[in-house]
Amino acid sequence: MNRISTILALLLVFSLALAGCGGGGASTNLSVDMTEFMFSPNDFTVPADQEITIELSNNGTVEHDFIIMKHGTTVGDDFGDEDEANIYWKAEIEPGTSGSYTFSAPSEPGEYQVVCGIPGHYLAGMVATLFVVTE
Ligand SMILES: [Cu+2]
Repeated sequence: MNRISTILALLLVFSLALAGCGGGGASTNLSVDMTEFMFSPNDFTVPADQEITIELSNNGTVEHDFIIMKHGTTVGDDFGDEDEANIYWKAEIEPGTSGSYTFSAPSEPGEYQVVCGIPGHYLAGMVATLFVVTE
């Protein structure tokens, strides 16, 4: 290989690597920041039936939850007792802390609502979407 084709090959590898992380692709590694009152990013895509590692950082000043609702269920007016039975997975993060968590992605592909369960936070905008896809 001459020098130009070596550079082109490296560029190709680099762009493929970039395409592999983000840009809407499914990933088993997620990282989400939580503040008042939002998730950032607020949509994520994971492969069905896989073990997912999620880094949750609460950069806010109050506690926040990361709650995945069961398939086909969404929170009503605000998160309340009636929604507890519809929780698929939940993590609670103290303000100013972060942690790495794992959960098993649902086997059923589709759209799952993600919310914060602290009273008022869902209404204030702490809602996101988890997309589960088959590969
Ligand atoms: Cu919250």
